[in-house]
Amino acid sequence: MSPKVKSANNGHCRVCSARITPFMSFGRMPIANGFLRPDQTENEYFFELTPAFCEACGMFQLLEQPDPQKMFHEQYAFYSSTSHYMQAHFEAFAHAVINTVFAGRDEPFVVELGSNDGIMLRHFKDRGVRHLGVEPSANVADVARSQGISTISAFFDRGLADQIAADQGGADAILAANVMCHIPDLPGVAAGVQRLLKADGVFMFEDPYLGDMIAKTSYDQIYDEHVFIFSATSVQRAFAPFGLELVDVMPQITHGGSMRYTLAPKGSRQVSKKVSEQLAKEAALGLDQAETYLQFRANCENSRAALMQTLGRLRSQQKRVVGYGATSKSTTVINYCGITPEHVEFISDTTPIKQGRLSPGAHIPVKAYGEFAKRYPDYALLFAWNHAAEIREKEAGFVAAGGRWVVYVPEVAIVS
Ligand code: DWN
Ligand code: ZN
Repeated sequence: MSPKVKSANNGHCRVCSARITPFMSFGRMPIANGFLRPDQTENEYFFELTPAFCEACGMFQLLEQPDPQKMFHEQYAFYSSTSHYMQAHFEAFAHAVINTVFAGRDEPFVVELGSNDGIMLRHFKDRGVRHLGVEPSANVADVARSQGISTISAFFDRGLADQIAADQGGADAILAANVMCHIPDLPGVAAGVQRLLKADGVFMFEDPYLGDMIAKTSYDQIYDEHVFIFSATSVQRAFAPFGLELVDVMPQITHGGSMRYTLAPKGSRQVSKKVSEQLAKEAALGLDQAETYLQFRANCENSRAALMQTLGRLRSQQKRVVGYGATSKSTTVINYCGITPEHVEFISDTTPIKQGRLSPGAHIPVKAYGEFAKRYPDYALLFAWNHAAEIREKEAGFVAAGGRWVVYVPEVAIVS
């Protein structure tokens, strides 16, 4: 494999440059987080959402991706800290790094890529750890800065790594959560990590896991921002040309099934036996086989048919259906399945920047949570299914009032 930097793929793998072809199309898609003001519907941007699997290096990726500036900007609609469970998750992640990686180190330095509103770095700051967030979306970076979390608004690459290393020295840990899968120039970031990491440092990142996506048919993980869906196999191969070795893997329940990968300069750390076990599991699951993706495609089509049959039936029974959580993921489901405001009256979301806007593509109104709570619908379509435990716990009143959830992961069902 070549470690050549490649951000525009033109039918080639973004990591190893082998030729790739899409195994399916989700059709014409808008920007997943492109919530529109009612006066913005005229010139909406669309692209074709086509995933591909590289048989040469095992990387699952998008063939076409909109310009980063169209997705990550000063109006970026996702604030990490909206979920209490996620806040607890990142607190635990930070403390695990402080208590293990940083144990016995003098003045460790941690860099987080895509630090969003500071959901994880605040715990390093609170413990007096030298830290730096790198966050290209200015609005969420401002939230972090306003809380005293050191943050620069930039895209991370080899040049920025040089600059950080010159100004602040090498990093003991580089972290990224739900970020690496967003960066098309993975080799460029790997080169930056290689440059910035100390010889005894670690690079830890977590992202939605390919194995979970395939097993649960959670195809909504595929949208413009997620240019890659990683597996241990593809991560190991992608970073090896940069002298970075996969030394540990740790499954996470977050975002519907994620994996935390730990990489370190080759030979600097013992490789956990969990790595070889995970690689073997992935081979058994067929994650390196093209046929697996053809089956996944059939599963997506079946899921779409079942969901539309359910929504069509509820519509003909004149039931009120409201979407719960205007997630990025919902943009794929809504537009791939053909869900319209006739099926879903509005989508309830707690994020102020999304409220009063229209969902990308289908233009379903997004309303404040109060609208959901003040008059419960008959059914709530759970777009934020990855937060199901937290949501179903706090929405016991909705079910007690006779409300039912429509879910579609791992299967389409109506549950209470
Ligand atoms: O990778 C990404 C992940 C980490 O976050 C990004 N590309 C963008 C984003 O994806 P998402 O929008 O699919 O993430 P969530 O966390 O599933 O979004 C949850 C949405 O639901 C937010 O808009 C907040 C909303 N929400 C709500 O209205 N009530 C969430 C909870 C927990 C709630 O109770
Ligand atoms: Zn490849």
